[in-house]
Amino acid sequence: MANQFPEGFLWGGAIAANQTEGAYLEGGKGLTTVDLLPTGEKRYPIMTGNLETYEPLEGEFHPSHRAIDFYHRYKEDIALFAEMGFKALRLSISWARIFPNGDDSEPNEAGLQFYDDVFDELKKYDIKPVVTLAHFDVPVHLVKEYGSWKNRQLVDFFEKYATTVFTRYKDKVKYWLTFNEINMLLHLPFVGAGLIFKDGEDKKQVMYQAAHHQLVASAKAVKAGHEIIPDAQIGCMLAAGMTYSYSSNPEDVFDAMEKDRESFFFIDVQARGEYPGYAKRFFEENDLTIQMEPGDEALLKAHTVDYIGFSYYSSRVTSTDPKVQENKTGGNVFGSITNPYLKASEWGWTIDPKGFRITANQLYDRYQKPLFVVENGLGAIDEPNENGLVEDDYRIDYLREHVKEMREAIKDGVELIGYTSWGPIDIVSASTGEMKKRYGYIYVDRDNQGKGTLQRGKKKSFDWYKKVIESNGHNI
Ligand code: BGP
Repeated sequence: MANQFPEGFLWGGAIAANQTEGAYLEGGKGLTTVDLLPTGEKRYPIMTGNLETYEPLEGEFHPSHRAIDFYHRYKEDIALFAEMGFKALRLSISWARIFPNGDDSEPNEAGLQFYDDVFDELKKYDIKPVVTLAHFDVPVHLVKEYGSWKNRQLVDFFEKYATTVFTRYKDKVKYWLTFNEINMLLHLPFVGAGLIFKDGEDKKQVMYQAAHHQLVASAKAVKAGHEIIPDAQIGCMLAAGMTYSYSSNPEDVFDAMEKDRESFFFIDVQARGEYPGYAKRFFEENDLTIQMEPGDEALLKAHTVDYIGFSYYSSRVTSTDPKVQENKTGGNVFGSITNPYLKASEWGWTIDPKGFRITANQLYDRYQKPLFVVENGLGAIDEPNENGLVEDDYRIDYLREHVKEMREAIKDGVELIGYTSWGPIDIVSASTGEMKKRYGYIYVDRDNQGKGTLQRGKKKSFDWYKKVIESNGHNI
């Protein structure tokens, strides 16, 4: 088959500060929301904003505090990425490294310097940084003092943070993303927006108001980014995945459409620049009032994103039939009915390569803007064999099938600019906080209790991905 990946296609991997860096209080960094998340039973109630007065316990184990120590080992890790031939590395800046409290008057120089060093290291190998401004972390001070994204003032703090990093890195970073998986705000409100609900609070009202603040902040970042870096490409980021109707019953089909729209709502605003009609209807029917300031609508309209970044792990299935609804796979934060045609990962995430092609087409049909796959991959338990090698053929299979479907999507006419698979080196899992859910081509010796040497080792998939990149997606 002819090679369909365009010249300059951005192959690489994606990581996030809080899951990778560790050094959670070093270099002047302030505490962020993720630093408070333990593993285990308490994690989910906190992630969903349902522990009203959450305070971390003394001695509680937080895997992200040290993570995989990228903060001290980035040179070694970047050299390994370079060996695989990465053209791009997606990473996030930790807001609290730059503004430890979020509302500080001056930025923290040590934090700014750290990312300067990382970008310089990438430059040595000609790896382009793709930088997420907010990847599931809000400075804790902003949560305590202001109620986080419930509060309009966060827009100004975020704008200042964005402007600071655009100015500092204008010659080093061209690709940016505003909020990671912005639609996750509705599923994990504490993770997505630092929200903690008070007793009796109307959660929908709080979440959609916070969403408005993030959408305005995103548009302001797009505006500032374009002013400061004329050739910047600034994208949004959606946790994507098509929702299938379980049956041909129009009620089910309608339900599937509505479920997808819950997510599209955010991207409709960021990419088309206005609140869609179905959202207005939803607000009315649910008695929600979104407080806007004069000028918000014009701002959203004028500063839409340049491209659509998205993550894709699995598709979802929905049904209005209570009997069918009983059959839930669980796992995936979106919740899904078991798809009888597909297998799932150990965490219940449905494996659906064809759904990847469908999702890419669906997004391109809807927005007609370039797409960037900024996350995809298989979380699995890896066991090194007696020679210390992880033979992760299951991961290679997953990725191969997805890369194939991505190639098909390109042949369908979808404009795709890159593919950064999730966690090219093992990192802390966002949903479970564990180390044992691994995505990497590179193994990291660290377990759920934080034990291990942190030594890096190549898995079988390392050479596989190297060949994929070398052949620009031809050799899979
Ligand atoms: C996305 C997040 C990532 C990441 C990934 C895999 O939702 O943007 O931060 O971790 O999912 O999820 P997990 O780590 O829970 O397997």
